[in-house]
Amino acid sequence: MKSFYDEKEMKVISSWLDDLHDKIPMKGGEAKYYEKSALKDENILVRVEHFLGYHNPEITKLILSQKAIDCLTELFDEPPVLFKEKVNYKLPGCRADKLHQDQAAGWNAYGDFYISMGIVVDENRKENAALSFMKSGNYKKELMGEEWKPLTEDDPPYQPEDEYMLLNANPGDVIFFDSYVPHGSPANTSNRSRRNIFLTFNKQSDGDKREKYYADKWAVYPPNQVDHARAEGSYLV
Ligand SMILES: O=C(O)CCC(=O)C(=O)O
Repeated sequence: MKSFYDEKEMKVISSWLDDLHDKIPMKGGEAKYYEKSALKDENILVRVEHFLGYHNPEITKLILSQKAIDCLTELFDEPPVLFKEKVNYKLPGCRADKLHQDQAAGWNAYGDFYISMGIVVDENRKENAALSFMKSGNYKKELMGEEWKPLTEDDPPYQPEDEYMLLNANPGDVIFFDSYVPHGSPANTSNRSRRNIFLTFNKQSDGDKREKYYADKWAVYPPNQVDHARAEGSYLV
């Protein structure tokens, strides 16, 4: 959906993400993940999770707008509940996100269907890691491969080529997609950042799994600091 958030709203979100990039996380709040760059000799922030709620009330109100809730309610045919949220900071030098279904990231343990809302913060183009999605609808609502493994090691264009589309998108655009749609993005080989926010929801009738999900995740994949950046290939979505 084009221009879901307006220019003024995107300015607020973008500058909040700039602050978040440099901020020391609050206890029990934001979870920051750093990795070694795939292309340069440096450690970079790749992801921040668990940032909505009482420690960021203004931004929560702005992002989780009534309009967003209404769209999700229509898609689920019942109200949504937030399952998890992340900002992917695909900064220059960030590695690829290989073709995958989100559901393969251990989400089966908490439910069997989710819808994510991707909010485009920076212009998304191929050179700065625009996402590629299966557009044909030619997927089943089940895992197409093993959990935790990408569907292919290839960068876009994925095969069969006519079933995928590269999603060029602009700040304020929003992408709704379910947890089985194959998608991925190449490394960011440009000098422009590509920050997108992804909010993932389940149906209200499936309950509130967010804190359990994060407690489990942090036990095996804790947030880290810039000096302890992980190697490429260690990430979990
Ligand atoms: O930010 C990206 O390019 C990839 C996002 C994604 O597919 C994920 O985090 O699961």
